[in-house]
Amino acid sequence: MFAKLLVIACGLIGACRADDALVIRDAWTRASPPGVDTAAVYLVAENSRDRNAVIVSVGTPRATMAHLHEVRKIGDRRGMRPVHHFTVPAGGQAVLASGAHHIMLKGLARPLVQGETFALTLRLEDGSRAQAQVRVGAIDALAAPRGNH
Ligand SMILES: [Cu+2]
Repeated sequence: MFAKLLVIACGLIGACRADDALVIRDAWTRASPPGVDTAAVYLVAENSRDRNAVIVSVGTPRATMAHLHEVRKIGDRRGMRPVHHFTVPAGGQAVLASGAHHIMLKGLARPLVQGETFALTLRLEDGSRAQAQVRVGAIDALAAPRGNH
């Protein structure tokens, strides 16, 4: 209901930008263990539009590669593999979390250090983008680090 009202309001004032359609919150990852140049990023993506938002790629200056990954059962064990897109349902959200969908960074220029933040850009099927600031938590963190400012 709220999403529908928002869409109507946007049409009336003509001021809503496509970039605002997807809001990213609680983006986080873990500090790098020694010698590891990969990391999994988790976040919540909220879609205020009345149609699905499809994330087709991601990028960050902090790593040479960033891929969309899912975790699924492969044979009798769980493994991760790349997927082509993540869909954020109309008026809903997609939760990327440890043990489930995530963004995989490969080729980190330098180790991730607890307390730092870095920029992540998500590109949507319709050509729009969403920006996130990823917080780096403890090496063994299980959830997004709490803000300290
Ligand atoms: Cu992965």
